[in-house]
Amino acid sequence: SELRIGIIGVGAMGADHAERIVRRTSGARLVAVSDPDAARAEELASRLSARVVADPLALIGARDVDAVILASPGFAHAEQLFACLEHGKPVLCEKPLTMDAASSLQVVEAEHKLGRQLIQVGFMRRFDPEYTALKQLLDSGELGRPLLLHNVHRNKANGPGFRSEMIVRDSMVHEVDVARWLLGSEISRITVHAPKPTSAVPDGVLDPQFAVFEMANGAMADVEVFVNFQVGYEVRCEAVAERGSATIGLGAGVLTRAAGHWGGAMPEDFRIRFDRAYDIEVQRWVEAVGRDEIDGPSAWDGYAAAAVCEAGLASLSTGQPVTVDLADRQAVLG
Ligand code: ISE
Repeated sequence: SELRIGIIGVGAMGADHAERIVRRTSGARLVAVSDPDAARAEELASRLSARVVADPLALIGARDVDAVILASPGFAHAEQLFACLEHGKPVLCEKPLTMDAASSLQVVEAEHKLGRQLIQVGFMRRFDPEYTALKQLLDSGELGRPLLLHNVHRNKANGPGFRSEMIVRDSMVHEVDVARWLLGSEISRITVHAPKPTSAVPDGVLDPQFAVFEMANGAMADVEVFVNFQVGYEVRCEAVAERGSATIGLGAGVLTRAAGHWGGAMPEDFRIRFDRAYDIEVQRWVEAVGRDEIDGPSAWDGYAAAAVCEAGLASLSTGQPVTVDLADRQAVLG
């Protein structure tokens, strides 16, 4: 039988997921959507033959909704996640899990108390074919022990409402997860620097940012996040290990030579660059939920990322390294 899905928040990401469920995911059906923008919800629902449920908590409780995708803004997640846990509904929650470490830890603890994993966090890069190939290469040991990651994360543009904090919580959070995942270690200390900002942002916004992560296992990672790069979407990662390096995200799909230029295309945004990753993520999530499982990034991963981002924000305001205050995993999850 098909998994009946409700989506909360149908902005860019939620609408993209809605299309994905309807057109490219097997074993799943879109039944309901919810969005504060009623016209936006109506338009999407009528186009995809779903219904609108104005109140997001009512959507979560609806009897014909088996599982939920949360693509609402981060500040709305905590309440909606607790409702999903209360109703026993599996949920794929777009990052960030919540806005801070304390509330994320409460989510982890509430789920743990249920004794049943229901939450997956939308760290889609773990499903991107290039990232998974890099992960396999590092895990194979062929290159020896990983020492460093160099990351680049650029967006074409983000609205003026995308403040310095969001650059950490909504953008850099991806590299936080990538570093934890690829290097198999928690981040114990973070430093976030910011050069004189681009003139493309309003006063007070620090864009780009440059961060250094110190991993508990002694490895390190650096990341440039630049969300108003103007040109297009670019995400790259180079891993340096004892006997070699490996780079992904060069975007060397099709190179053309024409009209006095050579080169390839540059994606406009994450929906294009990570389209395969999202398709694989959602298909696997649907299949795992059908087996009563969650097999992607967990609430703990969302909490750990929130703890790192909270320390990152403290570092951003002082320029000093900040130690990450992470609960003991054993103590929380047993
Ligand atoms: C957005 O929310 C995402 O998650 C994208 O992956 C990221 O590149 C972008 O900076 C965020 O705004």
